[in-house]
Amino acid sequence: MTFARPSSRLLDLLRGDEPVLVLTGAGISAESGLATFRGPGGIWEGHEPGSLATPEAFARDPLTVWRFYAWRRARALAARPNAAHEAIAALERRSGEFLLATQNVDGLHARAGSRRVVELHGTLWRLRCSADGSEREDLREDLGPLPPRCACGALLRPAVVWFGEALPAEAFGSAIRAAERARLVLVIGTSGLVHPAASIPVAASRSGAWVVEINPESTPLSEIADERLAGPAAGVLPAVLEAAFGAQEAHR
Ligand code: BJW
Repeated sequence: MTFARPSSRLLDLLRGDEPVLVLTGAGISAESGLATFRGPGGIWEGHEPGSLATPEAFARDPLTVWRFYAWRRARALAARPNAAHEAIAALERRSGEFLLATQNVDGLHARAGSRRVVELHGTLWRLRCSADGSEREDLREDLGPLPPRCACGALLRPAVVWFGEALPAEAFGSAIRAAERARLVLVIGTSGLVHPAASIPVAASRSGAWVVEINPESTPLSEIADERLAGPAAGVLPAVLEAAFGAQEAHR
């Protein structure tokens, strides 16, 4: 399959040593078999976000919310990073100043080898005590009887960011600082509808970064993008890196 050709500006920025920021959303994991949220076949097509991804829903019906997240954990565990996750990890290895800000909670970027990552919407792989807020890593395939409980007896919740909750201040602050310094921003697989994450490329654009959107569909962020590469990330991203560095070198 052939995709739109990357501009010479993009290729020069990739080959150079300027700060790079990558923002990803659910679309990057679509080719790993994980559903996106919006659009046909999306998670929110069959599920009402207000009854699954809000603190109020958890307070009202923790079992239903936990069944949803136990299913998401099982799907994520069975999934593998795809060529787009791997291309971002390869780009990080080539880059000096680099940050990956992901809205995804599936952990696939880390499994692909990305290291400089901030998780804007938290992660499926940490649990938080609803009484004292303490967190612990939990990678188990089977959480046992749902909803899981803390040793103190209180309910545990997934350490993800639900609607109406603040993003982790450190992660969001790092992403905004990186946006203000970046010369190149890749916006991959996000509908750009959820704030404040969607404001990150806008901040970068205002600071003069070259913003490239990789997505088969246009989004509200297409308006501020300097370049759009329309297509699935697992096809487009490796092709862009190969155009910049050659087929042999691109994946090192
Ligand atoms: C491909 C592809 C392929 C397909 N390759 N691409 C300003 C305006 C309006 C509203 C607000 C605002 N500011 C805040 C709000 C409210 C709200 C919000 O944004 N609402 C809008 C939806 C209307 N935001 C919040 O509530 C946030 N918190 C907040 O603002 O707090 C304020 C506060 C401050 C201080 C104290 C207290 C409060 C929190 C937002 C949390 C979002 N949480 C979720 C769930 C996380 C846990 C979980 O995973 O279950 O995060 S919702 C869901 O949407 C998830 C995602 O991370 C997020 C973004 O979705 P994403 O990744 O963009 O996916 P999709 O499905 O939307 O798009 C996929 C894209 O991929 C599409 O474009 C496809 O075309 C593309 N694609 N295949 C490349 N192969």
